[in-house]
Amino acid sequence: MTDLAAVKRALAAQRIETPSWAFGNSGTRFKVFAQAGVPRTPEEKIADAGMVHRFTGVAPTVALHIPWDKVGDYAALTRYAADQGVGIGAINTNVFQDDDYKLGSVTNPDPGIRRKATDHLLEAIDIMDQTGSRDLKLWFADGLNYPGQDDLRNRQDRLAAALRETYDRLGAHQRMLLEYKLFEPAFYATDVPDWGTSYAHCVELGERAVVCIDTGHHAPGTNIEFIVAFLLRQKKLGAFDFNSRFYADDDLMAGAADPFQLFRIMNEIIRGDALDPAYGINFMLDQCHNIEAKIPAIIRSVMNVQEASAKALLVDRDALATAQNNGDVLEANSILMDAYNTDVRPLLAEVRADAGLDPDPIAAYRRSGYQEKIVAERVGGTQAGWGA
Ligand code: RM4
Ligand code: MN
Repeated sequence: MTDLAAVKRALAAQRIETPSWAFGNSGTRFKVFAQAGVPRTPEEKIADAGMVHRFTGVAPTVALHIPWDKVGDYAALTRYAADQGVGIGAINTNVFQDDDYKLGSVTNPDPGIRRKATDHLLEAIDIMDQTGSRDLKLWFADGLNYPGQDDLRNRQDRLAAALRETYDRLGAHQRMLLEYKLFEPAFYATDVPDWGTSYAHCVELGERAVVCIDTGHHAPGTNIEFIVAFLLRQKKLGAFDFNSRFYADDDLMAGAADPFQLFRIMNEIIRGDALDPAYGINFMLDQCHNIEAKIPAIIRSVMNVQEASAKALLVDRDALATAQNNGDVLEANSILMDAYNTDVRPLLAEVRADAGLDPDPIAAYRRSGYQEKIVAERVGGTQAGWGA
């Protein structure tokens, strides 16, 4: 039997981090459809993140992306965030949008460009010192389009050197999250293509280097929950970038395309006792909202993660272990599916009501008048994002 009170406590304590860039404009390679009311400044993105937290109660931090969120005074930005009811979360680096990085950033054959890229990573740690952030998130677009274009092994050495220098600059309470991605923008070879490569670099670096799993960054059909189980066992799972994909790195709302996969991932998290924020996993969203309203889409994504987590918490672990140990294949599978098929929306409504929140965060957001307010106020200036 599952202890419902414990399930509710775990759900109330759950934390999900929103990405500042999800509040800005985004699009495909073909078109960015600008939306009215979109933030123009880091402050406005943070204000929107504050609304997601206000209505969900479980999204108290917002990740920044540098230089997209570059400001003159990060201590002031952190105070501003606190006024909006949120803290600054992970600092994301950007070594993929400068002309110099055409042939790579930290793996570039040109030592001057490698220096510039590594300096950006170090600058991000300076920012973390001012925002009080724990996590430095690294994602590299580095890779090759053609066989023979550069030396695969040398590039691994260059990557290792940059990571080492960056890791050594981290403060005692700071961590490095190393993300991987199968392909894109490079099509032939990527320098950190998979969890194994990320894991090996993290092991070499030390305890505070951990893997970030972006759910959109695998080959179709990859069993992501296996990666979760493996990395948890090795104490090397540091974070998620949640989003959904149908084909490639679609960056759709978490839990939208395959809620069953999100459940299976959260099931391994619960199995590893790793949902509690004290365990140290940063459950982040990394997604874009190209055609849907952004703030409610982010609220919806947070709710989808909550629903997958609630279902995973409801798995009858004792009964499952007994069925597994008895080799009862059908019973074990049906115990898992019973939890997945439970409608957890009433349970989450109760958790929200207990926390003094509206049981329906999206309806509450719509009633708040915030959307009308930002549409009226955010006139002029340049909207944040991929350009309009
Ligand atoms: C990358 C990767 C990173 C994110 C950027 C915007 O594909 O997922 O996590 O920072 O996109
Ligand atoms: Mn990501």
